Amino acid sequence: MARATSPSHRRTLRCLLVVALALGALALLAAPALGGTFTPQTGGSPNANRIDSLYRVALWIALVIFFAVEGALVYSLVRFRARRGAMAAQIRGHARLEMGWTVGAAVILVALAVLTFAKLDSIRTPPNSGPGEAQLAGRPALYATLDRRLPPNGKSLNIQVNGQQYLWRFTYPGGGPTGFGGPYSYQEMVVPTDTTVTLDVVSQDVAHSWWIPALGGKVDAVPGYVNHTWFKIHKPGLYAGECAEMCGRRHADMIAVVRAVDPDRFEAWLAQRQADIQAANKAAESARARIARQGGLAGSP
Ligand SMILES: [Cu+2]
Repeated sequence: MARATSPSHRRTLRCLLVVALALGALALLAAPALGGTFTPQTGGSPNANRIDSLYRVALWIALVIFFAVEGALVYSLVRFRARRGAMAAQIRGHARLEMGWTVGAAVILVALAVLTFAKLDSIRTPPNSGPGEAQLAGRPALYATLDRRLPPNGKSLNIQVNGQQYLWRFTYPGGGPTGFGGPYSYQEMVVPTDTTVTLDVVSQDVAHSWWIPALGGKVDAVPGYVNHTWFKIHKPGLYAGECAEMCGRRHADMIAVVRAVDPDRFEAWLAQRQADIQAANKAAESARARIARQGGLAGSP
């Protein structure tokens, strides 16, 4: 239905169009600046980078669809708004349009699903360590599980992550042939750079979730189960995260830090840690023996 529009109407229309275009341009230009806010963190490990790139593909497709739909909506609201004396055309259904947006949406979903499954393996399977890997990579793991994914050469530095209300305990290789009895640390995990680190994530009380955003996705720590993830850090530094599963009153205190250092420094730190723990155990053992002796003396007739 063709109708003449007055100059003031045309001005309003132009004004609205300019505002809509300006908002669209602002959102597009702001996207890189807000990259870390709306998309996953990157730069720590290849799996985190791949999660981020997958997310960005979905985000850009969603943005294009959002602006196309909202643009059509705003245009229709303005162009076909009620006017005095005008009669709206009574239209019902449009087979080609309806088929178009149904098939279009299905095609986009299938394309995203194919892309996700194609990328999933490189997110879940760790790569080999670099040439400067820590010499501990490949030591026996704490748990022999069938579902732990290893790098192609089968060598990784395996660390157990144990969630407890309200802290994380990390057990490193270096114990006996079974892997038990190795050095451990709390809250701060120290790892070597350029080395593929596989994690066995467990819990000894309630459900927790291990999450260092720059090093990959969340992994649930569930009592009775062993879940797995990995990372490979290139740059020395601190990578912070926190428990991502509401686990009790002090859940907010359950933070975690991964400190990546050169492999040489890591090996020295681990040896020192092992020596410190052994010395502390020895001191505790002799204190226990002394107390038992004293108790024996006090209790003797
Ligand atoms: Cu928690």
